[in-house]
Amino acid sequence: MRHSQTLIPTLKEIPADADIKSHQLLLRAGYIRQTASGVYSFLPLGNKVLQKVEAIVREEMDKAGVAEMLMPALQAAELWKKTGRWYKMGGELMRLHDRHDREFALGPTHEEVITTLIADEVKSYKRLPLSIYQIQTKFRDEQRPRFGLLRGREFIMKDGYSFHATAESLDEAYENMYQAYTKIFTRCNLNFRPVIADSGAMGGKDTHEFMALSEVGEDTIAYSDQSDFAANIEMAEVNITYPPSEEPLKELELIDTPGQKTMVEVSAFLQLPLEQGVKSLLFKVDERFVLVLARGDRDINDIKLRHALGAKEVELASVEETKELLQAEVGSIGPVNVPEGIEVVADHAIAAMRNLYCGANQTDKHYLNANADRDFHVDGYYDLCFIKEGDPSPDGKGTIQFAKGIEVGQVFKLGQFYAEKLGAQYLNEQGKQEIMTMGCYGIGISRTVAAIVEQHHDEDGIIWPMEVAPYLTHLIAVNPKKEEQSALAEQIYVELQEANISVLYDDRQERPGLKFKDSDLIGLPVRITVGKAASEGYVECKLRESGEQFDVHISELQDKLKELLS
Ligand code: 9G3
Repeated sequence: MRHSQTLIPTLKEIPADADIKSHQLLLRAGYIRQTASGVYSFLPLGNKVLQKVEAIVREEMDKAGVAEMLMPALQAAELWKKTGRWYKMGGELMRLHDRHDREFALGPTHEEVITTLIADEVKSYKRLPLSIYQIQTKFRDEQRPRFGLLRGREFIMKDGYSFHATAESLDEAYENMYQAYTKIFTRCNLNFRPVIADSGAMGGKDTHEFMALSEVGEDTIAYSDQSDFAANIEMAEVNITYPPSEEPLKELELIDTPGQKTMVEVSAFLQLPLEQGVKSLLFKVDERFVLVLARGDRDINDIKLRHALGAKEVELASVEETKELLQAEVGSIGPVNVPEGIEVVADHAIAAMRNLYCGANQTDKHYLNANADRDFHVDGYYDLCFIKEGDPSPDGKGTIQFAKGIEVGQVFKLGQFYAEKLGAQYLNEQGKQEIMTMGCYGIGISRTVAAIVEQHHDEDGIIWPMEVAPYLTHLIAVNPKKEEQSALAEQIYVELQEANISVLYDDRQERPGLKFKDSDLIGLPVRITVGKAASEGYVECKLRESGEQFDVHISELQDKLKELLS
């Protein structure tokens, strides 16, 4: 492609509203433009990269035996009412009306559509299992669109769905897809980790998220420094055996702690270690109230609490609710003298503690030397706290470290929620009606492009890995006014095209400095410069990633490029 015939509007300045590298560089290098908040055009180079990533996805899906189809983005409200998500999804679901005032949504995902289709078309166990995917534009009215392609309101997603007669069959498809995703992100040259994730409140079971490691990621990953254990911080199990305290029990003592609210304040006021105190928080768990206890140095994790209690929803009780139920301000509540009807659960660490201090359920008072069973009752001990850096890895190998990640993919065992609501049933071998079991699998295609740029750039611009580069070579004539340079550049351009080596040819009448700057910004793997040595038949090759450069005679150029690009 000739630069003069395409659209690559590079920018000298960093756009003011772009606060992460991928957003800045994709704008500056002329790959994307914003048309509305969280809505982007992919210009010719951006579109090429999308196509490269999509091609990798299609190849790997093909190998994994998953068929591609295409569903409508426009979805009738009726489908969403059947699963209840029309009411549940709130403002994030993009809603609209047709001219007859019928309600629609612009699809944020396609569980409703695919499950309805399969319910109509698949009736027998003989057609199961079945896996389908599509690559399509999705719509989500994000509260705060930001970070360019990382959190848009319109984005490109690969979404796949599988249908099964048995849980074992779903396990197989899940594993197959997990392996395919690992290949896809490896081919995209991403430094990533598949992590154990939370399946949310909607009936799902196992789920892994594929996280591209990056400082700008919104999720925190806890991983082992000595094994492949990795989990979202909310999910990582704390696997510590706390040796029981041998201290003799001391007498319970009520003391004044005026104005001391947080654990850190109370600990400093009492001159006792944080680890000897109890953090008490009142939660609303579905329709009941539960007092949750953790050691003073740990944070309570509401997702673990939801899992431990088998609840649908968990939220912190309000300040007013806490005050009304426990007769004290939030900073002074505790497990001693908890009114009838409030369940008390505790993190495992509490079971090993003796003579601990805690809120007294009287404002500005705490107890010293409280002991479980003697002074307060605990209904159950669970793993309820966030893991910390330096904790042992739950698999027993190594120590936990934290990293930030961008979620680029997810595999999910959905179970039967959608199949049941939408009537996806089949006749089993005995002729009996059964509900199908489902999995779903997503890759954020446009987000993956941004994640690649986050991991592959330097001060001067993007550094595309071969597999996803919009073109493999960037051909530049230093001074095209010189006849021998422009003639040689034209000749190389034609020959590379004939040899199927993709090339972007900067044929502009511009200063060499500007062309080199643009070339670094655009980030193609190999630059071919036609300059003074053109008259002797030599050009210069420069590798974008290593900065390595060398002269090549044109008679050897194609062989050299094939070697570099293989
Ligand atoms: C909605 C809206 C936003 C949403 C969803 C529904 C996220 C929603 C989760 C998924 C699950 C899987 C198929 C590919 C793999 C992931 N945000 N999710 O369901 F209505 Cl507004 O999309 N879907």
